[in-house]
Amino acid sequence: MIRLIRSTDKALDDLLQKRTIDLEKVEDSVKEIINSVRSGGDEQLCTITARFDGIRLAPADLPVSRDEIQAAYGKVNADFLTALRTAVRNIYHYHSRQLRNSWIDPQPDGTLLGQLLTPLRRVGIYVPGGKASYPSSVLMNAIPAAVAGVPEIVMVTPPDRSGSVNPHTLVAAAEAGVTEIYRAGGAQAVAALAYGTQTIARVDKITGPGNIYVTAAKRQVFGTVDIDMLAGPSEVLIVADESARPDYVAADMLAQAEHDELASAILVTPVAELADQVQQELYKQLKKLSRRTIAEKSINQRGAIILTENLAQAVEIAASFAPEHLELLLAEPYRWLGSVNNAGAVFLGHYSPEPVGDYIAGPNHVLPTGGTARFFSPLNVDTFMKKTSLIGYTPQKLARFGKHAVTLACMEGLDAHAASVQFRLDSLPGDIEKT
Ligand code: HSO
Ligand code: ZN
Repeated sequence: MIRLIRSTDKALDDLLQKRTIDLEKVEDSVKEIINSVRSGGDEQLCTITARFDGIRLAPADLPVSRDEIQAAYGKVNADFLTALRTAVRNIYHYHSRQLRNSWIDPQPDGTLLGQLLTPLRRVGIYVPGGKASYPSSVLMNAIPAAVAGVPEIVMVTPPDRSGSVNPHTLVAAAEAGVTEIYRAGGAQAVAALAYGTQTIARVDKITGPGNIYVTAAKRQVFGTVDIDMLAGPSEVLIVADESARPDYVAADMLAQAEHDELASAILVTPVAELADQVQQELYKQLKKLSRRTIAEKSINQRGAIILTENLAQAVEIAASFAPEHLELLLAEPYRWLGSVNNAGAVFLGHYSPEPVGDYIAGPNHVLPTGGTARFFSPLNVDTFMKKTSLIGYTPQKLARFGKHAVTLACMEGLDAHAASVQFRLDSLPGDIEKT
């Protein structure tokens, strides 16, 4: 049975606190894998792939060919392609709004300050294999990179036992603008992307969700490359009032629960009757799900219904939980929006269920989990860009501000810094004013 917690119970603190992913237990084995791919290149990558994915590939088999991608189009149905292309359009449109320009601030005195925004040159997108291989996640990673203008978008995904990659994943990659695809998964693929092998050139940044090995590997290669975030199990927190329908609430909780036994679906409400009805609905709807075993474990072990004194308290709990997904199933969702900025994505009202955000609305579904929405943002166009500062001084400007740089350099005991500026100040033509 799902836990029922009152806002005064101590169990509420536990629920809020025990959410970090424990990468410790796999750190050593991940380190070993990374080191062997780093030193052994393709050969080691293929050996490790044989061990974990059960297929012996030669280095020449790692890249997925154009012909294979073409053939994949023949294996997916028309409805899928229409839906996928609609999603591509909406995601592209939303992310285009995020594009920011470089700026240059020329001054009347001839100086120039500014900031260049440039796309990363080469990025790697990790796409999990097996049941968690979602074409929608391919779009969510690749499209912001394409909008940013990244010229080389590399996707890695583990092969199945016959060496193939899911055709839906391949079609999604082609539609989203992925430029290279390799059959490799796990920590070994992350290592190949970070350090490069004979076949796979190293990238500047690695994004995308994966299992605990992939997440630990991303953390270990951070600094050699950039990464997006450390993703944990998916979560939804629903704040609902008397306007909410119990069947909608339960369905949305189960949509989260079916992802993973460790996923968490939490309802926070001041309405006791709704809490009861949702509980019944959950077990009624569970029976019909193909992933019932996973969803049921998630609901029973990670799910919760929290009964609060009033709506304000429910919203407060939501904000301190900082959930990946926050649904406001309220009569007046916009009224409460200002109180809940700690969330990866907020779904407003009864007709914005979380799965529309997963697939079609446009915003990214790669979101911060485990309370990290306090400081991480959804994957976005900036994720794939970097900034460079511009400084263009004139003799007049140096004459005006240089002495302050000299003072600060001397204070820090950095003589050469001071001299670098002072030499110029001393040799400025006499007609330049030193105010
Ligand atoms: N809800 C997941 C993403 C996803 N759902 C992909 C279905 N497919 C994490 O935001
Ligand atoms: Zn989902």
